[in-house]
Amino acid sequence: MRDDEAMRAALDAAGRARRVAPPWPHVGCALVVDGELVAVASTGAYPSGGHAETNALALFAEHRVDGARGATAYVTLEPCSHHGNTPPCTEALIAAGVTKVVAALEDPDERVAGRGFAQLRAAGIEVVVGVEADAAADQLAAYLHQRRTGRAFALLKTAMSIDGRVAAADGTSQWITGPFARADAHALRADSQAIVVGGGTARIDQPALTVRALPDDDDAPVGRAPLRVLLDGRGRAPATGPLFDISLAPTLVCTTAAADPEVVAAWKATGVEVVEVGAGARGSGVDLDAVLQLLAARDVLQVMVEGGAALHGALLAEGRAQRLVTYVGNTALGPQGLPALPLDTVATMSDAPRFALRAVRRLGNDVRLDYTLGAHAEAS
Ligand code: AOF
Ligand code: ZN
Repeated sequence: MRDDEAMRAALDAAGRARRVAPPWPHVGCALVVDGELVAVASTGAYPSGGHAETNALALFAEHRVDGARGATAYVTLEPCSHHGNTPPCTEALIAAGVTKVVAALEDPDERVAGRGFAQLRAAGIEVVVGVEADAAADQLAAYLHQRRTGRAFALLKTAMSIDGRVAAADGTSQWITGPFARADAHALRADSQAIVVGGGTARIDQPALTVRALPDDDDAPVGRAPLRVLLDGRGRAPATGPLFDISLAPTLVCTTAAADPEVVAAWKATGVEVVEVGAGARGSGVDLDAVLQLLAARDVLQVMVEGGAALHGALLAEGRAQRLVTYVGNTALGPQGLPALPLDTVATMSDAPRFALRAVRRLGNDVRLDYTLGAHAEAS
């Protein structure tokens, strides 16, 4: 079995753990003995499911009495070297007699950051780093961003018409896209630890922001309900609707000192948590960077931002979003419709951001476009 094949097996296992592992990174580990794949496992469900390496070693130990002596471990992320919720995976690999570790990526977590590799090498284990690094970096993009920047990874989701509108002139917006696109958006919710909306959207749409209708072929296990987050610096959203029903899922409201105290009191009376942050110039009126830091500090790796358009525009204009998934429905809403991405920073073509296209998919009569933001991309 080739290195890249074994690493792909580890990546596949990791992918299935993406909803249950956070705030742990979803990691995969494949054990190979004499060229044969003998065990594959992933990080388990936080906080008791265990790390990928110990899960793979345990799986293997069930079948072999002589331990993993002479095995090569393929891991999608550097094995941890610290005592946290679990003992270090480096110690488990050393104790099991693994002779070689092939890793895709170094772990940016400051408690690890190369120490895992150093401990393995000091124990005489051969260490190779960088196999399938791009695929692993893509799979762990939210985790890597959160650990490197101290901010949650912001995924913007929008559903627009062919002419780039998210609502008709009168504000109506249901339904621009069909059921397949809506189910896909629920899958993105399940992949996120928090879901954000602005005050205008909360008032008009009264969204529930819960994970309900996953696609029929989506069988990846689902974790805890994502935290629902309302960004409303001025107190525009009344304390009504499913967002304020905390029996459905927890809700956090981020507001500012400018919000009407009566509105804030009404929010609090529903049992939701309300925090005050600094004011922001655009969109929802809150300091967006402060919100992304606050969410990262609360163990959110990926936050999905569902709108409205003003909030999306603000995050793009400030360069605070890392990924954009847009569903383009088979309709046109005309020039009076609300623009999907109201950027206020583009006066001329050379100001326009250029996004890197990751994937395109057809969903019934809709098209799903998936972009990486921030990375430099050329027109082509
Ligand atoms: C691994 N294998 O499967 C995972 C790792 O919250 P703690 O104390 O358990 O530590 C979390 C850190 O553990 C996380 O930031 C990352 O460095 C590592 N996650 N490491 O060896 C795994 N999930
Ligand atoms: Zn570990």
